[in-house]
Amino acid sequence: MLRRTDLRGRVPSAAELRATLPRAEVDVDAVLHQVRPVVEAVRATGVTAALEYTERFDGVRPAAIRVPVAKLGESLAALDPAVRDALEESIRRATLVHADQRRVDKTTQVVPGGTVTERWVPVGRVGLYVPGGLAVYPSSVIMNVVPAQQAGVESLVVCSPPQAEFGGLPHPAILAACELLGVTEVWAVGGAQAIALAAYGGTDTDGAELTPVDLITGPGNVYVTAAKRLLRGLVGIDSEAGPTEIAVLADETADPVHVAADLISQAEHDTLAASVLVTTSVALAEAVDAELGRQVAATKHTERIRIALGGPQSGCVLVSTVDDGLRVVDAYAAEHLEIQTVDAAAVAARVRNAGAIFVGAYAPVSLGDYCAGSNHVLPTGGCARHSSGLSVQTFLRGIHVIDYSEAALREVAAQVVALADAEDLPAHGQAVTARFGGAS
Ligand code: HSO
Ligand code: ZN
Repeated sequence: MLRRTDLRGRVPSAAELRATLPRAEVDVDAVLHQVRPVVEAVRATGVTAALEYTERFDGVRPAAIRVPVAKLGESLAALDPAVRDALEESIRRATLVHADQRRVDKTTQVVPGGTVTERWVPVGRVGLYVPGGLAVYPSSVIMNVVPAQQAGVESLVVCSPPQAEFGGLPHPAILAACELLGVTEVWAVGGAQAIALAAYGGTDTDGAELTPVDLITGPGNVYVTAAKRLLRGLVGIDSEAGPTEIAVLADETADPVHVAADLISQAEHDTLAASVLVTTSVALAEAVDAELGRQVAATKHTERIRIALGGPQSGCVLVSTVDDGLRVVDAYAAEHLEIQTVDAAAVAARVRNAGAIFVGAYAPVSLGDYCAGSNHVLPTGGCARHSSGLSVQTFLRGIHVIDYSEAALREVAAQVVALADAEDLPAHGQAVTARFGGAS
């Protein structure tokens, strides 16, 4: 079922490895020309344009674009108690993990009288985008809000598209998750217009005001991503989220039933999702294929999963050794990487590139999606080579505070002047020497 590539007995270059496992094509540039006028219109007229585009693209006009706070509590009260319990447990575990990510200010004494402090300051105001439509993920509300709160972000707004079937409100599970997290500001706006409104701000006709944010996080469709790309700079953004990915590095000890189930679990998200098996065992590859056939037929979203598993972005790679397998998964840099081998923890410790690593038989990706305590907003598309997932750090800035005494400056004045002269920037040197009588 999975396209198979046999790399046994040879070690391909990193470039060949990347070509072996191509990424799904999502062309953000291609929609920039459609998104630019939306962003411009929202910049010019704020809520008016946001509402117009919402009507045009989402086919619904929200009763109130700022969701009344009472609706959040009502949504929680109506939520299935089992789902409420699960959301609470997810919040509890994520809070434990993210609380430990808080940073402590650090002062380095460079010389007597000269210190540099790295001071961690939370971003002032954050906009969190939560998609509607096919992907309604209250778990993603948790994964964005918890690190922001643990970072100490004071002001947070959630934007999510209004849904006709819910009376022009965002999906009730999203509202319930907001209530559980203590988020009170929710706007019923989605798509590129939501990103633009969060960036530029705006005022509703009944006086509700959306104050511009400093940072926007959260996944979205290609139009949302295009808007984030256009507005980056005016606001900060998290990474550009692409289709989800799972890679499994497995040897003959892995259970094909588990491996197949995990590959299917992420393929369930999207026809463009990538499911990749890297294994030293032909027997396992074959058993996983057989299991995929059985399990895909029996699951709910069969068609979507079949397309994802059959796409060029998914496949099975045969390797001679676990070491070679590590080279393959490092070149691929998966959003999620499972290690299902002998000594899984030791193998996992050698991985260089992955958004998150799931160790052994009892850490499936779906545990991390909901209830491990880890974050599920992770780098896709190979970005794990240079980026991390969402964390408290995403919502902090490390400000360097430089504090030097007169004596400490005097001691290093000649070196500053030497470097300034070497760069042909003598005024830089003079800014130092001016403090000591002007001569340089
Ligand atoms: N696997 C997705 C996150 C998610 N899964 C949300 C279920 N709900 C991207 O990491
Ligand atoms: Zn998932």
